[in-house]
Amino acid sequence: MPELITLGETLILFSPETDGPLRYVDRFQRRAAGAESNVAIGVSRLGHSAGWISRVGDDEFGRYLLTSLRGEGVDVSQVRLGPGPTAVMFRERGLLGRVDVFYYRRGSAASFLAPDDLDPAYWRGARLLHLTGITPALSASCRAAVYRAVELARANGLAISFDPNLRLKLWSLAEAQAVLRDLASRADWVLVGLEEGKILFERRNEQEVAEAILEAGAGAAVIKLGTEGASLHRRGERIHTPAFPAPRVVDPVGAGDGFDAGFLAGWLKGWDDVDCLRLGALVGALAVTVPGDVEGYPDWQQVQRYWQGTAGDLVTR
Ligand code: KDG
Repeated sequence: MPELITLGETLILFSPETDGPLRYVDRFQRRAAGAESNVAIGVSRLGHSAGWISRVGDDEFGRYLLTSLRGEGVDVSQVRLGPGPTAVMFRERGLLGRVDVFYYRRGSAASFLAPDDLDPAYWRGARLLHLTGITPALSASCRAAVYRAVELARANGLAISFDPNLRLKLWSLAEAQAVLRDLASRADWVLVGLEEGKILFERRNEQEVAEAILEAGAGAAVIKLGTEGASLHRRGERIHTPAFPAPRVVDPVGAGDGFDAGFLAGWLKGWDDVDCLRLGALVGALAVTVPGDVEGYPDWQQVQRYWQGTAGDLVTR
């Protein structure tokens, strides 16, 4: 029985070896990418059990995803096969570090995820459900599965965290707003990047975004502020933590999921809000230091070395 349960689509990511328009790129590295499985991997590295519910194609890419998630210690016992193929995405790195994505995911196996894929027995004893706003954008059955997950979480006493992960290539802003604001209202924590929060809630700044989230009914709003750190808002209260200085920035994608993983792992450890924010900031900062979404996420020993200030030592103590 995992402590954290999440559900969503993981894709095969083809990451370009060179920058510029994809028509000129002829070498790619194959990786796994998915906001929810990224969080599951991050939490698992930090010493907590995580289960990922999904569907993958009954194909070589699906087998690769299962092997790689299993290798990261994530429970994949609730992943089913087919009926469509494993989804694929390409990233493009343009000028000034701008990253664009191209999805080939319509009709994918994960888009067939449905409420019946959620086994109620799996939820007994779990502590936390992590959702993103990507899953409900994939299909009507995925959206129904997300709402079933909320029901199962509530029935079994799990806390719920929600990262809207606004993806306007998957649906219109109006559709996203209707569903994601509703999901936000059901969450104990809404973890959101400031820029997407402004778009989603049509507010102008951090304070207003946090107020909109709390007014919707969420327990707390955690606003990710990039190089400015992160803040946690409850009614009448704001806690802020500065960003952990990234040793170097190689690939910014995956930092938000890394932050979520650190924050949620802190909660699983029973930590207070400040320490949860600090662990989130550390994982988010380390995520950007190497290529790939999750490759930079630290394990628990690395976290301790950073806390003790010995991570830069050449000889590991
Ligand atoms: O958060 C990083 C994700 O955007 C990425 O890994 C892919 O889940 C993904 C998506 O649907 O865009």
